[in-house]
Amino acid sequence: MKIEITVQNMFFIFVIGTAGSGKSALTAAFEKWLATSELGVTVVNLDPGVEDPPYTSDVDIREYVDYGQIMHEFGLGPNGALVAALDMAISHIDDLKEEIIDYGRNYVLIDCPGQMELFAYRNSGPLLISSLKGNNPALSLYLLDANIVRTPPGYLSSMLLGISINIRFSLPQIGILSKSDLLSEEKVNEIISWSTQPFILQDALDITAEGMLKEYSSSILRVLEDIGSGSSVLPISSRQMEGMEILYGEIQRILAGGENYQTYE
Ligand SMILES: Nc1nc2c(ncn2[C@@H]2O[C@H](COP(=O)(O)OP(=O)(O)O)[C@@H](O)[C@H]2O)c(=O)[nH]1
Ligand SMILES: [Mg+2]
Repeated sequence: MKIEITVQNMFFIFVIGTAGSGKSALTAAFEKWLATSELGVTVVNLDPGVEDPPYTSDVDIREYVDYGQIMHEFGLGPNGALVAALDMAISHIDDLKEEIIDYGRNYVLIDCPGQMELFAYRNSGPLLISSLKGNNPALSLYLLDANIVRTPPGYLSSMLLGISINIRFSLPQIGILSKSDLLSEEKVNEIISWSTQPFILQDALDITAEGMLKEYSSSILRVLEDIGSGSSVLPISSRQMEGMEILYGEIQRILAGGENYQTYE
């Protein structure tokens, strides 16, 4: 007989973004914020290659797969070893799930692997995400690196990557302007205006873009608008603990739109 574990009010938050975009720092900062607000949170490290994350994980993929050993044993480089480690992690998914369930806390904050593109485009990435969350409500925080999105072409290409990742994971996604402390208030407001009013981005692209991008920018922006990616990015500074409350509010808003009582198999 199949035993069903019922999980009430368990929400999965996947932190995703390109390498160095601030995923681990945000995981640490948001965990701290949730804990001081007396909200229960289980922190999961899903990056086999991380050496010293800035938080203490409750559940850690490194307890199941040894990235260093995989590299050594199979003679692989960093990317090949990550792919192999994630493929191997699939066979431990039930153990990871069980650990998360055992904690029984409301929020499950999951720090995803550094090389986002490998995680998103290989089958193991989406499989890990869908198996971990089961039927529980879930969303992703997609980090846009302040260093990259400060220019219009950088912003546009990061948004396109976010959409492409969204297609792979099909989770509600919150766009986050990560490391906002590196930008002036004026710049932050400009980037927010790009996210909510595409015509402002169009004007900026007309000035800075070159070649193909200049030629196609208006069609690309129209597609972005059509698929409804016009919600505002949230500026967050993990370093200065800024933006956490607004992030929490946005998470609540999205999760309130779905079921908050689910059965987990
Ligand atoms: N100034 C600033 N730097 C940050 C912030 N968040 C992360 N960083 C830095 O960005 C680098 C990459 O951060 P990390 O969290 O490891 O990125 P990950 O690869 O996406 O997990 C590190 O040097 C962090 O100290 C932030 O809010 N402000
Ligand atoms: Mg990291």
